[in-house]
Amino acid sequence: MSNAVAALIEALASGSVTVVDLTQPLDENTPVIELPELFAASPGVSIELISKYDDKGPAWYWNTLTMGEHTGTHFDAPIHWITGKDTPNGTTDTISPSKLVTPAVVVDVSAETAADEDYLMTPQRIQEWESEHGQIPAGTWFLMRTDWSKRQGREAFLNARDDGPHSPGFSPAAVQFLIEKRDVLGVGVETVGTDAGQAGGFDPAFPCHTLMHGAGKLGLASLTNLDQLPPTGALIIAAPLKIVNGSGSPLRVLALVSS
Ligand code: 23J
Ligand code: MN
Repeated sequence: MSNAVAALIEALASGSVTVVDLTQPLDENTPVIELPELFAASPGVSIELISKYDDKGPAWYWNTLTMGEHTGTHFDAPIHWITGKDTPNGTTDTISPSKLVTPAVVVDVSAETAADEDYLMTPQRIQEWESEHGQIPAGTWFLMRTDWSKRQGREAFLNARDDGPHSPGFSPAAVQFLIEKRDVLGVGVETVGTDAGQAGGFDPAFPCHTLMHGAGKLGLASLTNLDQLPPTGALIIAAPLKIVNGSGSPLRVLALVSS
């Protein structure tokens, strides 16, 4: 196409391409991952008023935000994990911008998750999806639709019990398959983190973080509205804040979809 951006602008104006917001609202109620007490906790969101058209600033309103880098809808950079600590351009400020505007596939395992809250994506399930939709191209976001984002409130979303959190994720073999056989850009999920709730006890522990980031790949957590995306053909805009040496960042994730 001679002017692809002009064509996109026209498609957006005419409504033949629409924008889907994959981001959860960010406020004091945003759930944050809970780790065993032996580890340091990431603080939840706090929003403190600087001024609001008052003595402290008569014509302006602004707040101070405090939160961990991995809060709400957020991006995981390769250096987040020890296995990815030496990844070239593996921090939020150095990741190539070309990786921040990337196509996605969406694999719907909401039925499996409804039947089993500890459901794990398997290589077999991925290949079953591919038999219908074609092989996942290299450099693609692999988005796992579970409908977990429809859970209302912190308790239901984190779903912690005496033996830890219960939420869906990836089997170690599925992570290996996506890295070695498909060379995905990374994975995106609707849960609080890219690993399953019980993944601290897997071998390796937290396989998605360990293997994905070890391979220089990215993560997106706490996505929503994946049920509004087609299985293939969505274009994802997911750009973390340019935090110097950042391990991740809250962000707005948008999808462009043909209607
Ligand atoms: C730290 C430790 C374990 C996990 C996580 C963070 C995340 O899920 C995250 O937000 O990256 S599992
Ligand atoms: Mn994270």
